[in-house]
Amino acid sequence: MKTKNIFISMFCLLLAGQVTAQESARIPLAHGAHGGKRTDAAMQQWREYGLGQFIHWGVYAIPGGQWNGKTSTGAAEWIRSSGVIDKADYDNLYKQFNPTDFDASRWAAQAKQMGARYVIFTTKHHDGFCMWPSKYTNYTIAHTPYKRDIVKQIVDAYTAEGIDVYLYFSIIDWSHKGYQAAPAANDKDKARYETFKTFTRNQLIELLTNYPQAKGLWFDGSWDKAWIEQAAWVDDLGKELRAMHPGLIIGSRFRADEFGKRHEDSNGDLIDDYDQRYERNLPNSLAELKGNDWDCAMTIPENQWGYHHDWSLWYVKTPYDLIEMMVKANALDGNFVINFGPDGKGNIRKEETDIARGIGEWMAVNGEAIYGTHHSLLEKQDWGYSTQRNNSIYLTVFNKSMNNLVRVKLPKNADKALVYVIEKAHLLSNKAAVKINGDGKTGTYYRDKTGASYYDLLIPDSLQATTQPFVIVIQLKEVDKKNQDDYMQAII
Ligand code: FHN
Repeated sequence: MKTKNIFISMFCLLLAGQVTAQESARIPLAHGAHGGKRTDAAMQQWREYGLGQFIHWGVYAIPGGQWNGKTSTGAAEWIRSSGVIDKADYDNLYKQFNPTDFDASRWAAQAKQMGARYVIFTTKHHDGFCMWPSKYTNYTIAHTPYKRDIVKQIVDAYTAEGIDVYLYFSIIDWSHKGYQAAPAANDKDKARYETFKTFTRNQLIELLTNYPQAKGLWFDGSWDKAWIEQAAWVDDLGKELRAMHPGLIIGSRFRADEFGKRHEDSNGDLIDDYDQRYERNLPNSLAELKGNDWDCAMTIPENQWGYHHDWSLWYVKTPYDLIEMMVKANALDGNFVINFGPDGKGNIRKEETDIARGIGEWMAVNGEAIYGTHHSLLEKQDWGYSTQRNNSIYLTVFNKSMNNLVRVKLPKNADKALVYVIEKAHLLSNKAAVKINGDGKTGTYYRDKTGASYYDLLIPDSLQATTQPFVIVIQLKEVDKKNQDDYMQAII
């Protein structure tokens, strides 16, 4: 007994030593992550969006990736840097920006039909052109033939549709004389960069003042060394913006910590409210996400955000592709945001309209599997992805097996005396019951060595030939292990 106690004391000391070592391994940071995961209502609402729309729109929509017979195969919104157009020509394009076809309420209605719960709109991309009449520069919509405030129209129309608005803002600004990518090499550069910092701060305050309905700021182009070096100032600016706009949501692309670490600070903690690293890519597991909130911004053709005339150059994702990505994102606790690049006249191209309609039709039937759900207690399985709300687990089936059975693996119950069973199953589309096969005739169920159990759900006749993903909702029940067989007899 005595020896046992000595061992226990030694173990506790060792453990305490380890904890202290781990704690002391953390670097004290003044400008790292502040606080843990947000639990307020605004952030909870953000978590529940599931699907969003991104809009990249600016003067780059006029050339649309082509100029004087030459085509840029790079991102259309980067055409100014492509060599296809002279920079001076590009910088004068705003004088012809006159999107007379623009109708914000039409865009918002389309986004609503697609099922988007939030929109991220480019108020200013890297070229520095402002889609609102900023009083801090002349390079704005007010100085185009169009004149009218586009950001305001977007904010009003989307808000009226019940779609939350987030303002995209590029830190890179090629139009500002004080902007520089590299850290200032001398006092003159330093002074110039100070003017850029003031300008940036003014514009951000202006945006939040003009558009108080905005729920957040979506930053981009914050990878410049010059900006990273300003960690303390940027952190203070973030605090100032949050103070003036309670609930404001900002992702991990705004600022670095004082050691230049972006997204995650030097202790590995997420900077700001959600992880913005998933651009045109998706995580593969919950483990990789470390419990952080995140969004994925996805283009329809590879790497085209702004309008490009010629989509024949790239593979264009289908509604099926995008729905699969969206379901996967939600099954991993993320939001999925699909980008649209309207043309220079203010029209959303037909391909995007068709895609939005296709996704919207699917969402109208199956949106319950997306909105307000989170990852389920099931592990990833070959038939597709699962999400969960309370006791309902939504199985979105993308891969049907040849025997029309969806084999569902239920995890081992933490309580050894209990097992999970599928109590009920139905199709989300029409609420029709789905047969749970436990009778050994049309399917099988069994328990493996790990204690996991497997159930086969019979895909209803009406869906056996479908080429579209569909959702089966299951309700689980925990039953006494020794009664599991009886339970199965009762439900078959
Ligand atoms: O350079 C931009 C690009 O044009 C586009 O705006 C995307 C959207 O997330 N962000 C930058 C690349 O990461």
